[in-house]
Amino acid sequence: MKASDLPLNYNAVNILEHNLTSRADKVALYTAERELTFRQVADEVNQIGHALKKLDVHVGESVGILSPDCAEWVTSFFGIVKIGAVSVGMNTLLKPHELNYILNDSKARVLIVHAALLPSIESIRDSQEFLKHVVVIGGRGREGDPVFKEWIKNEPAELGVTPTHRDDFCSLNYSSGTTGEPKGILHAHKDYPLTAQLWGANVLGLKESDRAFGAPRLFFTFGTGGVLIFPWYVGASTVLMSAPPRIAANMLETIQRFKPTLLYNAPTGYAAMLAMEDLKEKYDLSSLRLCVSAGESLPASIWHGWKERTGLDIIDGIGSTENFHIFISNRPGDIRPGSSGKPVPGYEVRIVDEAFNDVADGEVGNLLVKGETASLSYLHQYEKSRKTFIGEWLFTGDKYYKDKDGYYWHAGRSDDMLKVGGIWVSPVEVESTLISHPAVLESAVVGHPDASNLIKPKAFVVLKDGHAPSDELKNTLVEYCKEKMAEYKRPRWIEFVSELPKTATGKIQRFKLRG
Ligand code: 3UK
Repeated sequence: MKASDLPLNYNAVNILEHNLTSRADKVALYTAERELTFRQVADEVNQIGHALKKLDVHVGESVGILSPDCAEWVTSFFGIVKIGAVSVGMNTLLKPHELNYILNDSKARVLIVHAALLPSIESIRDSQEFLKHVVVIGGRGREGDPVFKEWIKNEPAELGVTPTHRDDFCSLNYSSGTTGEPKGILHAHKDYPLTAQLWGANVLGLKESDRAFGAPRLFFTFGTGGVLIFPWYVGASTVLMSAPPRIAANMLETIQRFKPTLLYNAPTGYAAMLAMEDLKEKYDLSSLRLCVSAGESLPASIWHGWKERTGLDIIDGIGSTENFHIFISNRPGDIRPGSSGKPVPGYEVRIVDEAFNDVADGEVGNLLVKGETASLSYLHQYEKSRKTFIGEWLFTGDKYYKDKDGYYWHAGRSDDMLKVGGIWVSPVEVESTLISHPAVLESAVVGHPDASNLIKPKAFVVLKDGHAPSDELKNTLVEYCKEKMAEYKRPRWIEFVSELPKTATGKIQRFKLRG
């Protein structure tokens, strides 16, 4: 399938609405709170579309969603997309200053926020330049804030679709880099059916009888695609969970209750489940037929451990927000544990040296990818865009090599970025946080493998005169990081040193500290 196979006027709400002709009464979405058929989802989407139009939301305008995974996240997303606006799925783990940046950068005038996350925006709300309306799901906000349920209650359940161009933008996700603010990544309507077909249907082999569930959240394109778009593209159902997925018991209880056939997770999620001694005795996983891992590379030891304990295969594939989803992947019946598999048909990849010449098989180089689901640029980031979107090719920042049988193996990053539990952590951000503590003079943060061979942040810290190293101070620094940043960014180990390795120009040589 190619983008040009889609009609010129295409709106991604089609991925929901094509189900209305043959399976309107099938349950589309299972959650602990609500169970909705495709028809019920479509009706609520239409009501939201009307309600948004009443708030004067126009084609091309950003609308924010800040909520744990729930039915309202999904209906809001499609409501926004159907009227030709742009859905900004915001990371629920971010701190107020980061949400503030995203609200300003996207110029969202309307934010749909879950009551549980209202405190995250309270401190920044009054200084907003663009934000005018805050719609609250599952509770009440300030006086005058529309309450989601009441906001849509009297709106009609019919709404014509806005005839967007297939290349119009419909979603904006933010992804963090080594330095500077997060980068806004826009995707077009066409990217949704394309990735669903190229990877979801063609590689993973999704079927109408499937039921998807996963740890990656809906605000992350790994989750949007895997647990929502791809299943609905083939008429399958999805299971959503609002509880934090980093607690393995939450995941396992949901699997037991809603019996999904497919499970998406990051390697840490599989490691956490494997760490439970009584996994098989305590939980019934028999509904699962296949598992998927992405976000960071899946060590072969975890692949084999999972296979031994559950009998299930894990499909590891590398994806990115820039490409929307997975573009190199293992596939059912063709898996090389530890590798990322082979290029997904529809994408071309190259491994090149610093002069952009192809390297020989077995040699490590920079991974480039070309495909029709790539974003065109980073929003408001001209220089970073020029370095990443090079003609038709996307510079991934990943180091890779190809073995003699054509499988691709991840060999680290060309920047210092860390993937922790499948989510970006910038060492620079953790270092600046540590340095802002009164006892810390300097710090360097690098990736360090844990017991499951997964990378976690480790901090080398030089203390200011008058402060002595102690376990107590280590704990204080970790607590301090948790307070200032999303919790997953905290260092898991702290080592006090008297100085840091530096270049002649004073730049920290993080590579010398990796081990
Ligand atoms: C790394 C992997 C080795 C790699 C994502 C699936 O992770 C996703 O998107 P992000 O934009 O990060 C992209 C970067 O993460 N990575 C992802 N998967 C793997 N490294 N093996 C893997 N299997 O550095 C890549 O450049 O956060 C993953 C689907 C959608 C996504 N957005």
